Amino acid sequence: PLPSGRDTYRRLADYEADLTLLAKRYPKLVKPITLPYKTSEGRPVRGVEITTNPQNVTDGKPVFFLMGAHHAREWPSAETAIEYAFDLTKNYGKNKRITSIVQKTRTIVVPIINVDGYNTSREAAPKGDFSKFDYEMKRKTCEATAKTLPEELGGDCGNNPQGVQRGTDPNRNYPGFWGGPGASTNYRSETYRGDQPSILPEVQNVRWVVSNRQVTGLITLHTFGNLILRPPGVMAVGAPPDEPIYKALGASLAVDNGYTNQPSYQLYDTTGSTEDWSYWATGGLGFTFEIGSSFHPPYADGVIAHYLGQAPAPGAGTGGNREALLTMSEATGNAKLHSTLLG
Ligand code: 0X9
Ligand code: ZN
Repeated sequence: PLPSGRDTYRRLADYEADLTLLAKRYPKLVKPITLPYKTSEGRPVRGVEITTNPQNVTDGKPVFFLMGAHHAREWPSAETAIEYAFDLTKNYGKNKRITSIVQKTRTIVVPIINVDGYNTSREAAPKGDFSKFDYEMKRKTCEATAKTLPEELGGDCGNNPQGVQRGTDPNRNYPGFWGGPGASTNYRSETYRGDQPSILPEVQNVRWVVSNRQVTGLITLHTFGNLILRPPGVMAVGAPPDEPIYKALGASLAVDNGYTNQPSYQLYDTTGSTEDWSYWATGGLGFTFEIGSSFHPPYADGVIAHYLGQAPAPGAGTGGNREALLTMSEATGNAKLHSTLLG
């Protein structure tokens, strides 16, 4: 079973309850965190910081930042993130590897970056209104962007009266290479880049964490494709200076989860994505994991099998995302890696 014992997709209220529970159950290991920017629908974006003595945010420990659900319909990404928080807290003092990780590094878990979109998608199931836009398959955020026509302002996050999905693609709105290939200028598009770089509260929240903590490694979880993606997101940028070490770290993660390790532009060009921004802004290594084979398959397949390492993918690793995340945590805390990278 998963660390929490969960066997169905959480609703937004279940995430709230579980984050609260973790902080209550493990006060010596968990600091709850509410990110500073509320979403367009007025929701807070919440997470947990996990380490020994968690209140001391200037302890100098390296930080691993794990995020899920930039994209609303990608439910396993949020489940995987919160399960890792359960895993670290529950197994501290029991599992040697986890105990060492929790002592040496700070892990910040924000299971749902795009909470408005997630809530719309999750609450649509199973009663989705498929007459216009399929709410359950919502991807973007929920705000009306600047170009939205007056007659399109009604409706809700799922669709406006014309049946067009509202919002911006949060994985096209980061300032790294914003506005280049693989991001749309059309506000109706699934990959709309946003009216301006970094205009989304969801993106500002991630930037806040990266600049207010010592984030030296991050993973942004998505579905789907069984891929480990690293910068650059756009071919024209060329290989980053740390390509050899980046590729090698990706390869060691791939041993654990069995995914394919590749530069993200090989999937397709994107600009304005999370780790393209963070890598060029900070030098910290970030990856996108694309979990599984569809956006939100049955829980046992999309979440449990991939977390615990029973995925049926050809050549699948044996450790699953659990082991891959532990490996990334250790790399994040590896002083030698960081002196190589950051000088
Ligand atoms: O298109 C995306 O944002 C990601 N795929 S998804 O199906 N989850 O939407 C891929 C992002 C790849 N990352 C970079 N190209 N940097
Ligand atoms: Zn995605």
